[in-house]
Amino acid sequence: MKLEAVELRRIRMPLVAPFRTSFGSQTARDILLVRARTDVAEGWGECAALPDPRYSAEYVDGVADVLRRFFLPAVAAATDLDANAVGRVLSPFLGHFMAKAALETAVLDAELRADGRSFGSFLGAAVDRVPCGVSVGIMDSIPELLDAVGGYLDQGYLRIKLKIEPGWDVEPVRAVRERFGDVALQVDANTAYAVSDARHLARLDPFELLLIEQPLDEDDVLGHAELARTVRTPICLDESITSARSAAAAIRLGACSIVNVKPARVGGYLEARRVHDVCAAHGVPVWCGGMLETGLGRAANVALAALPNFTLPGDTSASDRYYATDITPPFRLDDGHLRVPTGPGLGVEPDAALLEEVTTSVEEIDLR
Ligand code: OSB
Ligand code: MG
Repeated sequence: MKLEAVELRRIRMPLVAPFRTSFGSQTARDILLVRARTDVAEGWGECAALPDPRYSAEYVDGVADVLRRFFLPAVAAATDLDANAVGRVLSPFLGHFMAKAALETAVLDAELRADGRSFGSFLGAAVDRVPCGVSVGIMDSIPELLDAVGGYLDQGYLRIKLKIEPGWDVEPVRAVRERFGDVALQVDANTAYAVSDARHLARLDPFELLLIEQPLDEDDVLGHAELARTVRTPICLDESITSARSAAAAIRLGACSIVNVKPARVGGYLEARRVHDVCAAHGVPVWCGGMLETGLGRAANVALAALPNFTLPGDTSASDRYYATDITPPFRLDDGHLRVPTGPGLGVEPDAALLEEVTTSVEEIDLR
């Protein structure tokens, strides 16, 4: 396979409701889509990067720049191109995991479409549908939060994740437990706490949460290990896990007993599968994280979430949790599950007219 051209397309997708986290509030997603044009087929990669480097060091304009300047020329120079080769060719370039993931996904999609094979079949999906949770943002008040959680439970979501930060933690968790009983519940702090908050975070223990996600800084693996000795709630890492190797180290150090796998954060689906494998070998369960993806990104995440060690419901919510109109046919919740696509590649296609409607810019880069 040969990469002949790449389209960098920016779209703006209004969210159905603002999504607030400890690192800021989003009312719309400004998303970069990478469309790989190869000699055998075309493929799509949705870039997860946010507009500001506040969840991770990457940001959407930076991703477009590193792709244009370094990654596209390097990958276009490869003669025997496939998704595996993308990782190999890009390995001399440090960091920029989300940029690497978007490009590798687009090439993998093209490769699989040409072969008539689905992401699920390629990755090793063991089931045809995956259980779904929902990530609930920080709200202005407890009544508002209870309304939102109640609405999601009515729709059938099997697990609730609450975003927390200092000042919005024990009370919202208590309120959700009191109102909704023993619903599967977990929290995500997006690095908002310090090791010195250990005794405060231990106040969450009586609520029997499934896990607390990324309470401390991305690079504070030892801090998480120390916290894990004080807090009874299992620690799950998101931001800290950037590769299978970092996952193995975090597990060995006792920093986490559960891992959130986000392909974008680790450089793509091939490394995400290796994270899955290394966690499975250590008896550490994983679940699939999300970055408020459109149907394109969701299709691939749902395929990944069908691997056998994804034993906890993921942040793989239905299209209508994010967008009034998705760019692909919508993913719909059925009995708390999403179906794993079975068509070639991602198994979904953006609707051309809808895509045009949300597009803010298109750049075609010829690589021949
Ligand atoms: O930390 O998991 C996170 C969204 C954007 C950036 C980081 C995170 C999230 C979510 C939402 O929690 C997950 C989703 O529903 O896509
Ligand atoms: Mg998280």
